Amino acid sequence: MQIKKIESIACRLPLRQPFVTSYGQLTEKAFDLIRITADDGTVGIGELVAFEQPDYIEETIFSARHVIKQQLVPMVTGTNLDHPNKVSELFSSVQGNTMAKSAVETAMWDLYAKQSGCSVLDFYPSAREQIAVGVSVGMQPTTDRLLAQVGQYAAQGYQRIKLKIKPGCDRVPLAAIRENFPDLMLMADANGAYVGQEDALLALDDLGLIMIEQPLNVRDLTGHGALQKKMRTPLCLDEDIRCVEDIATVAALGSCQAINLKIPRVGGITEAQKIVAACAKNGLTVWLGGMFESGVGRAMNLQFASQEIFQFPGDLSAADRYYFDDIVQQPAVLENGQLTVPKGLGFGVMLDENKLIKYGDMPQVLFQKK
Ligand code: OSB
Ligand code: MG
Repeated sequence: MQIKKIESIACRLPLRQPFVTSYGQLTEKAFDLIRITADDGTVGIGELVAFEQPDYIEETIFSARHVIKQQLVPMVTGTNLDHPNKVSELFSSVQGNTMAKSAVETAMWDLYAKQSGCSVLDFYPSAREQIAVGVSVGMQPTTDRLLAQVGQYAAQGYQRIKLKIKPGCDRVPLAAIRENFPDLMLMADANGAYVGQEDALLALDDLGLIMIEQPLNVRDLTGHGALQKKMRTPLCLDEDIRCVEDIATVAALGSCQAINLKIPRVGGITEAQKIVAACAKNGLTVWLGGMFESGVGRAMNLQFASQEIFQFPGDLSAADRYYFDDIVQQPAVLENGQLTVPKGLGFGVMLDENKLIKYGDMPQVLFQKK
């Protein structure tokens, strides 16, 4: 893959409604598109999903831009790789910065598939055409508002609800959903909010939740292990899982029974596939999470989650659940509670140039062959 040009396009999409979590509120999603053009004119696109604040994990869109420009672009343009599965090894001398790495690595997958005249799906061992999906619901100001919101999603056909919780804002809203929508799969995500408040978690154990995601602090793997021994409700880790080695660690410590896998949080598709295999080997459930992706990252996620191993509906909702508008020509649409997996070339979506002008800045050139 001979690279001619690499550009970054900073975009912002306004959210339909603010997304409130245990750590903050999001009203608009900033993201960058990394556009890689090969010598033959083929274009691959990856999405940088990191947030502006270091509150979900430590990486931010600003730190990632720096690492992409200063470290990753020189690496990927300084070698002529024959396959995108070699990008993660090429980046291995850069510690962490998984979202930066993923933005470039996934663009290389899109590029390679397009050059090969196929879909990225063709590199996965299995693929389904449609997949059942869920919604991650932020904290709502009142229980009535929450129930109205969940009712809408249930009516649209979403099969699973994940509610953001924190101490003092957990049992009442969860019990209300459980009671009003007994058929919905229900789980909760604490984003680490229960440090030193295990009793509040134990009080949720009788709600029959499918799982509770990241209840304790990032890196508290023994704490999660001790907690899991006291709870019937399966624990799921999100923020804590950054690389394949983490799977053996959490399995050995009994820290959780499920993994919320996000391709960008682990540095890209190659590492994500290793994690899928490690989860299977260690008997952990694996499902696909989200980062409020635009149509580019969403298409990539849909393709990845179409693999047979992903049986649990992911945080993969239709574009209109997040945004008024999207930057691709084929935004994800919900039909009968399912999303259709894009199967065109690469990630199977095309940028809408007019939307890019509306929601994006001028492309910034990070590399150009002389
Ligand atoms: O903790 O899973 C999370 C969104 C942004 C950052 C972290 C998380 C989330 C979500 C929503 O829960 C996922 C989505 O629907 O894209
Ligand atoms: Mg989470």
